[in-house]
Amino acid sequence: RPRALSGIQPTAGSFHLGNYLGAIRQYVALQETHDAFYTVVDLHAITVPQDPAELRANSRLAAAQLLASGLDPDRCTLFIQSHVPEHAQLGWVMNCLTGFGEASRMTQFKDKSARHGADRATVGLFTYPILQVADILLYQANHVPVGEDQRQHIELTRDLADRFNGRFGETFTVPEAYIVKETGKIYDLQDPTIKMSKSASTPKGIVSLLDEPKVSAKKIKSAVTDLETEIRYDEEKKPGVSNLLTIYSTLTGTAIPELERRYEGKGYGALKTELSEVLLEWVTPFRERTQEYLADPATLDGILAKGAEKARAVAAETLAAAYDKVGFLPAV
Ligand code: AQP
Repeated sequence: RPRALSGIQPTAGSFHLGNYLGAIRQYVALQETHDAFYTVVDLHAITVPQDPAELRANSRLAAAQLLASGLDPDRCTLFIQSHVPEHAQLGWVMNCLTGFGEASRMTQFKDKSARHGADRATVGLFTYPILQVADILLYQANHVPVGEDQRQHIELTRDLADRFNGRFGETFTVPEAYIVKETGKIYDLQDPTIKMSKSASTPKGIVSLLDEPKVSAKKIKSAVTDLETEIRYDEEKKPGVSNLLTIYSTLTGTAIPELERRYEGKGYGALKTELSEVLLEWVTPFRERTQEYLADPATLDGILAKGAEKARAVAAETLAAAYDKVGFLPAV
């Protein structure tokens, strides 16, 4: 089976609809076709300041939400990034292979450092895409399910895998991004020209999966649309309505043309009300399952410990090969 790898940050509070539709849904699907590894990337989380107790809680919360979304520890490997030290170790090797200018071209860093204030951005935030390269290459992943915003980082991963292989001999699988066109970018409800994002969206623009459904319904009802009344998918001219149709279509499995027919002659109010109900149906069991996992931290930690053990077996083998190729003296 091909390998898949993806990582997700232990977000404070909860994942949002963009994370779920853009990435997590694909994690669940790829369990069936791939030897899949999914990791809660706590090393990435500390690229911005974190409260230690909250970070710990958020890592469990992230794992609980992934399991509640449908990840099955018998069919995939779910682990916490810091439990597998090989990530940081290969990350260093990859740092030493990356040009400073090359790293400077990463647009996410430019956006995020602008938001945090350029002089407050850490070196970790600057090099995080390179750690991400290591995350992927350690598992010899063929496919990396992510949202559109990660495409540039996957390109960097491919470049570095090629560079390493070219310089030291065939070592790493060159991965491909696995981005679903329809849901690769879910937009902010208040500004449907920017992606829904935990750090850039206003609270009204972002649907958090663990929020009270009443709160999410209110956000959907006040989503920015346009001055027309026609419910039609047109990303250019009607980005707000198109975003709502994408969300509706993906959560229900109904094709967009079918939705356009169903809502012909009805106003945006009807679409928003019914989308809130669709969301309620999805989040209710999701929220319950998340709470069940959180109520039993021993079981949750057990799943993560087993995941880390499985992940380490693969990661250690790849790291040993890379260290050997680079010319490190084996520690006997
Ligand atoms: N709006 C989105 N549409 C589609 N996919 C998205 N992803 C994030 N936002 C959207 C995908 O979710 C996965 C996990 O992302 P992450 O752990 O990197 O979380 P993030 O990038 O921190 O999420 P945000 O909200 O986008 O945070 P900021 O604002 O900090 O950048 C990834 O596969 C991502 O593509």
